Amino acid sequence: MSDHRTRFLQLALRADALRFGEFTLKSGRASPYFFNAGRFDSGAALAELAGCYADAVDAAAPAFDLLYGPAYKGIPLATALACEYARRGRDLPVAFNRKEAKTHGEGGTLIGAPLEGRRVLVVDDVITAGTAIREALALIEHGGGRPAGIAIALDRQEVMDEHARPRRSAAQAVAQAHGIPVIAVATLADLLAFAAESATLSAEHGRLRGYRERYGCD
Ligand code: OMP
Repeated sequence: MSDHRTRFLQLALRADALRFGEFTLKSGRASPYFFNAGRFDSGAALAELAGCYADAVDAAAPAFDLLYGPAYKGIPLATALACEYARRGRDLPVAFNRKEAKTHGEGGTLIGAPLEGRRVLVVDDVITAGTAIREALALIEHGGGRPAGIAIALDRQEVMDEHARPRRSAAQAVAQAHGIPVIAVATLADLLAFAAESATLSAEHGRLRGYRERYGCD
C-alpha cells in the first residue's frame, strides 16, 4: 500500500474520523463503518490530511488549475489543500459554494476565485452513492468551470444498485459519465488490507468484508 494511504488511515483512526459500529448512511444502508471528515478539527490534523490528498493527486497527475470545495465538508478540505500546494510552491485559486443563494451583498452561490474557463479539481470527503458529487459537478458547470477531476479522502466503492450487473461503483459511474478521474486517498479495499494487517481490527475486518460482499463493486 502506498505511503499516503497508510498515513491517511492511521491519521483517520487517530482523529476518530474513521469509526466502526453500526451507522445508517444517507442511502439508508446500514454500514459497519463511517468516515466523518469533520473530525479533522485542528490545524495540524488538516495540514497532515492535506499532505495525503496532495500526494494522492500528484501521483494521479490530473491537469487542473482551480480547487473547488463543495459545502460544507469540502470547504476546509479544498482550503487546506490549497495551503499545502502553496507550501509546495504552487499557488492555486480556490472556490467553494454556499448552500443557500444570497440575494444581497455579493449575491449568488459561488464564493472565491471565478470558475469561468478553469479546469476544476473538486475536493470532497467521501463518495458512497455519488449524489453529493453529482450536485457539485452540476454547480461547477453552471458556474462556467470545466470539471477536471475529483479528489476524495475515501472511496467507499459501493454500487448504486446492489442488483445491477456489472457491479460498477458510484465513483466509477461518475468518472465515466463525466470523463474525469476520481482520485481517492484510500478506498474500502485499502481499508480492508489495512484492517487485515492490524491486530486490533480483526473483528472489524470480518464485518467490512461482509458489507463489501453485499454493496461493493466488482
Ligand atoms: P453520497 O452522496 O451517497 O456519495 O454520500 C456522500 C455523503 O454521505 C457525504 O458527503 C456525507 O454526507 C455522507 N457520508 C459520510 O460522511 N461518511 C460515510 O462514511 C458515509 C456517508 C454516507 O452517508 O454515505
